[in-house]
Amino acid sequence: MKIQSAKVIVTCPGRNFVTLKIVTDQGVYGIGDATLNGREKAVVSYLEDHVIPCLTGMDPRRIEDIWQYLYRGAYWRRGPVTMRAIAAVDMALWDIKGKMAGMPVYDLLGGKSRERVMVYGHANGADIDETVDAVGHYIDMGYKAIRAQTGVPGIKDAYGVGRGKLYYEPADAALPSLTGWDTRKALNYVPKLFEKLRATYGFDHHLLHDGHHRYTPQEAANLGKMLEPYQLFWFEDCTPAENQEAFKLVRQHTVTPLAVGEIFNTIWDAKDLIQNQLIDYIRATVVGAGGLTHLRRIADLAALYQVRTGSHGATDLSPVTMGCALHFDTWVPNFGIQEYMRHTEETDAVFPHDYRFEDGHLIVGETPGHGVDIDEALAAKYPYKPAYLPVARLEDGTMWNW
Ligand code: GCO
Ligand code: MG
Repeated sequence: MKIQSAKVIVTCPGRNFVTLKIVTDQGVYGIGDATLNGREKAVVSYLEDHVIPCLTGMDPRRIEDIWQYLYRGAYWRRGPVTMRAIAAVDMALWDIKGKMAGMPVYDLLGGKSRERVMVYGHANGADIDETVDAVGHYIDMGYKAIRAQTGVPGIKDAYGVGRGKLYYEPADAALPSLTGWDTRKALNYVPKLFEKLRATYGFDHHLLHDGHHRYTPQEAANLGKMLEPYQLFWFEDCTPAENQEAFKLVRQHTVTPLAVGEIFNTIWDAKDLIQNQLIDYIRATVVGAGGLTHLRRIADLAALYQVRTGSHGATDLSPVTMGCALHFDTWVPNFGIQEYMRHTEETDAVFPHDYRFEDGHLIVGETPGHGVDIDEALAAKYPYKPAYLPVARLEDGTMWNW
C-alpha cells in the first residue's frame, strides 16, 4: 500500500483553515488539520514544498515511522510550523488506518474509557454583568463547565471579549488590531466577576478562567490566591511558560488548579512542568503537538504525576482537530476536560462530522477513522483571507503579551 498523492486545501468559511488530504493507491483517503492561526501560509508551504514530496510512495500504514521520519528527518526539530505539518500528516494517517480497519480511531488507541467527554464553553462580556448573563446562557444550554472572561473598565479590548455571543473569534483583522492591557486594573476586577458568579449561580458548575499569558509569576500567584474562595476548575496560562520554572512561584502560593499548554508543540515544552507537579492540566492538543502519535506520549507522562488533559479547542482548530481530540479524549485514561468553542454553521458545513453536543458533553462518532470529512466543492467557495490575531500594548506603549 502506498501514498499516491497528497494536497493542501485552504478555505475560509468565516476563518481560515488549512487541511491536508492524503490519498492512497487503494482509494482510501484521510484528512488532517494544519491550521496555525495568523501564520497559515507558512504551514501550507512547509507541507507543499517540503513534506508532500517525501510522503509520496511511502506506506501509509507506518504511522510511527513516518512521524519519526518527518521529526528527525527535518533535522530542525520542533516549532509550531513543523509540528503542525507533522500533526496534519499524523491525523490523516490515523484516519486512513481507521477506515482500513473499519474502526473508529478511539478503538485503535485502546478503546473507550468513557461514554462522553465533558466540555467547557466560552462566556464573555464587556463587563461583569454581561459576563454573568453570558454564563447563565451557557448553563441554560446544558454546559457543566464554563470559562468566564470579562472586559475590564479602562482597558481597551481586554482579552476574551468577543463581538458575537456564541462565536468569539480573535483573529479579526487583515493586520493585527491594537488592544490594551493593565494588570493592576485586571487584578482589581477579575475576582469580583467570580464572586458575583458564585453568588448568582452557586457552586454546582465548573468555572474556568484564562490569564492568556498576561501576568508575571508574582501577579499570577496573587490572582490565583484571590480566586481560591470561588473554587475554579482551573486558572489557565497564568504566566508565560517558556520558562517552565516560573510556575514554581505560582504553585507555592496558591491551590487554584493551573492549566497550560495551548501553545506547546512537544513533550519538551511540558516536561518540567509535569515532572515537578507544577500544573494540574496539560492543554496541548492534536494539531498543536504533533498529532495523536505525540499527544499520547505527553498524556502518558502526565498520568504518572496525576496531571490530567484539557485539550485546547478554540475556533482556530478545525473540526478535524476537534474530531481527533474527541477520539483521544474518549480513550485517554487521565482525561480532564475538553475546550469547545463552537464553529460557525458555514465551517460545520465545509467539514461534515459525526460528533455531537449533548447535555454539556461532546459524544464521539462511530464512523471508521476520525469521522470528519471535507466538502471540497464547498471549501473552494471560501478563498483564503489574511487574518491576524491582535497585539497588546500597555498604556505607555510597551508591547505586552496578547
Ligand atoms: C483559548 C485560547 C484561544 C486563543 C486562540 C489563539 O483558551 O481558547 O486562549 O482563544 O487565543 O486559540 O489562536
Ligand atoms: Mg487559552
